Amino acid sequence: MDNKLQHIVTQFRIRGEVSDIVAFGNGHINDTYLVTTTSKDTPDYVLQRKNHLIFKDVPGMMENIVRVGQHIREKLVNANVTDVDRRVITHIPTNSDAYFFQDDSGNYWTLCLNITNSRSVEMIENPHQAWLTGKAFGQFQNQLADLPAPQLNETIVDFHNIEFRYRNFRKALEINYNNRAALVQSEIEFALAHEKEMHTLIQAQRSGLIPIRITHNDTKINNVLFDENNEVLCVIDLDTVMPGLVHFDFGDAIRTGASTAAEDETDLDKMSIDLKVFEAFTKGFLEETKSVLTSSETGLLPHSAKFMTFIMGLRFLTDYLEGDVYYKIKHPEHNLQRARAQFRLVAEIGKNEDMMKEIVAGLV
Ligand code: GN1
Ligand code: MG
Repeated sequence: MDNKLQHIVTQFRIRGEVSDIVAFGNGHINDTYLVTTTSKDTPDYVLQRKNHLIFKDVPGMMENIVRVGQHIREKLVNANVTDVDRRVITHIPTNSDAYFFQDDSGNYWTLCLNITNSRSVEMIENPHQAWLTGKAFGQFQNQLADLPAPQLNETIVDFHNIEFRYRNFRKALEINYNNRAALVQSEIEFALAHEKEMHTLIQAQRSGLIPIRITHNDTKINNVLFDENNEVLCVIDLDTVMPGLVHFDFGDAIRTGASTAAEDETDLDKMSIDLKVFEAFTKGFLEETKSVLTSSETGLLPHSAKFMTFIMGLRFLTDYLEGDVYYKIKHPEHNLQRARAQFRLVAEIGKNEDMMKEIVAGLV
């Protein structure tokens, strides 16, 4: 076992003796470890090194996460839900009662309870599971609709702001690491051709048509935990919970959940949108959020799937052009592969957009 990691874990108020610490999960940003303890009667934990080059305000981020976690916990307790520790992420304080520990090298570490006998899925397995996932993210939205003031910290400023993403893209075109731009002319053209359309949400927000709410902002479907009976336990990875549009959460869940292939699929012909999954997810999501969302918001849900898929493609392409400075990659072409898969999915969603609009209209 790594001594340094073990030393970090002892900074937190844990129960039991640590028996092992191993790498865990497949996020693109943080380093994650599973910390097991020797006895069955003491919990296991998840240790994370938060990437502070990306999360520039880790204290602000942890403040958001703890506030949101406690708010959800209160609701569960008030509703007499059993097993609360499996239905919301529980962060463990350090010996000096902070929710993060900063080591000598300036790295930020956090610890939370591991939820045992749980699993997440990379691809939706059937429409029933899609419906459950839709309900899970819908419920998350609903649970936070009455979070008391003050507003959450905007922990990554302009995270889903398309103007900011296009500015970065244009800077990346100038950086043009290793002359990569020459290899991706068609992707660059695709990005530029969509510029106007991708401003739909920001314009709707600025004109007051759709409100800022509290959103998760990383609703990949592998951020939902299921139990051994395939029931939903909870939504995880609250790193980016902050003010946002409901479309960010709906759209990202469709991008990852209703897609017929992985985010980095190389065979682009496999990339499409599964309308059965789309319908089932949307049904679950709307069942939980109908009372909260306005008709302007629901009207823009189909567009949000295209938007979130596009913005991820643009970010992957930008990172490729900058020389892979942001996302973890498994090989040099990985970001390009991701960008291509996302842009193909954007085109596929485009072909199905009318049908998606009909589906949403039928469910509202
Ligand atoms: C990153 O690290 P992970 O997998 O939780 C990214 C998301 C992207 C996602 C793409 C802070 O999330 O915005 O959607 O990769 N998180 C950040 O898979 O940039
Ligand atoms: Mg995340």
